[in-house]
Amino acid sequence: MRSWIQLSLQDSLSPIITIISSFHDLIMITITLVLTTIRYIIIFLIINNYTNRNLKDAHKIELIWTIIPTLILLRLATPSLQLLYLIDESIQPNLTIKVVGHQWYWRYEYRDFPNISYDSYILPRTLLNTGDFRLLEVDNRIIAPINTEIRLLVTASDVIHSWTVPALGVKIDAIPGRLNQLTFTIKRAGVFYGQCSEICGANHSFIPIAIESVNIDSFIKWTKSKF
Ligand SMILES: [Cu+2]
Repeated sequence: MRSWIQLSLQDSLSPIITIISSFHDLIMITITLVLTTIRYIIIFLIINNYTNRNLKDAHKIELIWTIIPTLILLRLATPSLQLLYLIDESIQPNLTIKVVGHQWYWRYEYRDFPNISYDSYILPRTLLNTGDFRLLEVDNRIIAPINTEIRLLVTASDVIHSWTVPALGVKIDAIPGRLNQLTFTIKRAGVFYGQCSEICGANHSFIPIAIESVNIDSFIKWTKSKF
């Protein structure tokens, strides 16, 4: 990956992250407009001849520079709240995966099937194949079907971890004694990576997350192979 590509958001994998990306764009456009205006005003004030230095008050302009920022903030707050509730929404999940954070690996349990649960460890450099991402590849990936609403139940067994996949727009804390819930739908097939994003100890950097999205037939075949 080239470094300038890493500065932007990853290509979206779920409908939620598509909306998050659009919201990010809206905020960036707004910030650019505001900063440009303010920079213009600052430069104008520096280079002018102080013709208005005896001006004490001007009600009209004060009204304008109060109301316009209020409108800008409302324009940002409305979609932000809408998005917050949308992310939290769980309509009808078809598959439940329980994620348990450990020092230092992830355990995945497919609660709809009797036998499918496994640990997911980082793949050491000596076992990497050509094209694998160093520090991101794991020995057992999560297999998830596309176009299916998936519910994630996230917890931890020792300290707080955070299960994060940027392409999915998912970042959820794994807290011992608590079960956090999150739902998402994957729109396309592929392999996507994430990392723990809560400092959880010495090997915090070495518990990556790899999620492989497949079509529903391959998923059923995979579950059968696990029985
Ligand atoms: Cu962790």
